[in-house]
Amino acid sequence: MGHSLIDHAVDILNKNDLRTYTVPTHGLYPFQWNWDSCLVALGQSYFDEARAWTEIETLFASQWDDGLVPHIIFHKDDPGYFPGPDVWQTGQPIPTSGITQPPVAGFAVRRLYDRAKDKAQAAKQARALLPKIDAWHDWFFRCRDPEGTGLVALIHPWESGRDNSVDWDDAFDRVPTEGVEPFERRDLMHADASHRPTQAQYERYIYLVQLFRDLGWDNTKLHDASPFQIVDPGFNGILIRSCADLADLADALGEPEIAARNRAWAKAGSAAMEALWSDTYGQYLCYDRKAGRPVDNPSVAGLIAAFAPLPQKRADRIGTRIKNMGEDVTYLVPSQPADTATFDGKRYWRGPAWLIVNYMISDGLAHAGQHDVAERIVNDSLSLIEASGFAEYYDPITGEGCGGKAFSWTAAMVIEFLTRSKELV
Ligand code: 9WN
Repeated sequence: MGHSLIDHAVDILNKNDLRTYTVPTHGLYPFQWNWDSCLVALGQSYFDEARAWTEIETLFASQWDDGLVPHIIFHKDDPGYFPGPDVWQTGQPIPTSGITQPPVAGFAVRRLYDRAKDKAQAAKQARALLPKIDAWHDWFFRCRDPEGTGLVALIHPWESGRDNSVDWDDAFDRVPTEGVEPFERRDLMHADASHRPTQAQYERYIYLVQLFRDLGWDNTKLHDASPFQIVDPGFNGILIRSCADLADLADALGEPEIAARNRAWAKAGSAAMEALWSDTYGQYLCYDRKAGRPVDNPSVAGLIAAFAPLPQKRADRIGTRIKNMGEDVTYLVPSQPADTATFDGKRYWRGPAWLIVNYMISDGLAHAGQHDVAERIVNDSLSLIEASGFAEYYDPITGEGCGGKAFSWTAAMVIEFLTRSKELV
């Protein structure tokens, strides 16, 4: 079965490949997305290493002068997506959005380098990307952690990559909708409305975009001005992992200063994560920086944190937590626990399982020696593909595939699961 699934996955990546970047899926997401591209590159490296490097290089070609790497690059016009470049108005040479996404690049580039067959070429590509990724990490700590806590805040749900998580519900009560310009959603032309964020959430997404736009996308102002400031343990776990991986890569490539700086960020971040730990839930929780209190919701963010190098006892507890969650769902890992009142198995980040999330959690748990639960996650992921194809996300109880079809990062993760299992479990 492995081979035909891999062939199918390669086929999807090729069909979504626009030569220098890959769309997540045609129709629903017709541009380049930040963390999609970095994870897609891992799948591409299986059949074309040069193409994998190009994917990440194209993304970093749109890095801003201040270090931000945008969440969307609008390489060409497409009326099928809202909000497009006319709404963002960031004034970049190739239009981009003005917010960022989970920084998986440091992790992905290290993995591409480690597994490269053509090491000399990989060293050249990695050396060129190293200072750019370092500048992005520096941007995070300068602009999203102005008080030097060791952890960064998100200022828009789209930055988390978990757009409509239950985690944002309380904070969203504080985000007004006055002055939001009338708009027409395009996502509903491609996907079932009951599987997508609500209209009320979209109005707040756009309110925040307009607020930041009115501040000229000046990142010295946006963090403090945003009514939405959330410290997400999954996002920070990804950043910590990427800092640690970039440090190792920098050492291997003879760049000790980059290595030292990134190692220091990783160390401070790992220590600061302790403040997000909840003994009640046995996992990390988000922290609402604006309200000055933890977000009382045990979402998958607190499990994605296991992707970071963390104290053994935390990884062990997260492993147990996921094992227990496995009794309430057919397929791990739900983005919201099935035993909570807000769980909705088909609505985007309020219940469904996502293969990229499963990949990061299983990788982290395998590193921490939690092989059984890591293996269950990998097996559940592959069962979902066999049951429902390469969807964007899946109902963790029925296994139904939801959202976009022929999805790039889902395909890339299948290749990873089937070919890199020794790195994972
Ligand atoms: C907004 C592309 C992206 C993913 C995100 C996912 C979804 C966009 C949207 O699609 O977000 O960025 O319009 O819904 O939530 O994680 O990167 O696949």
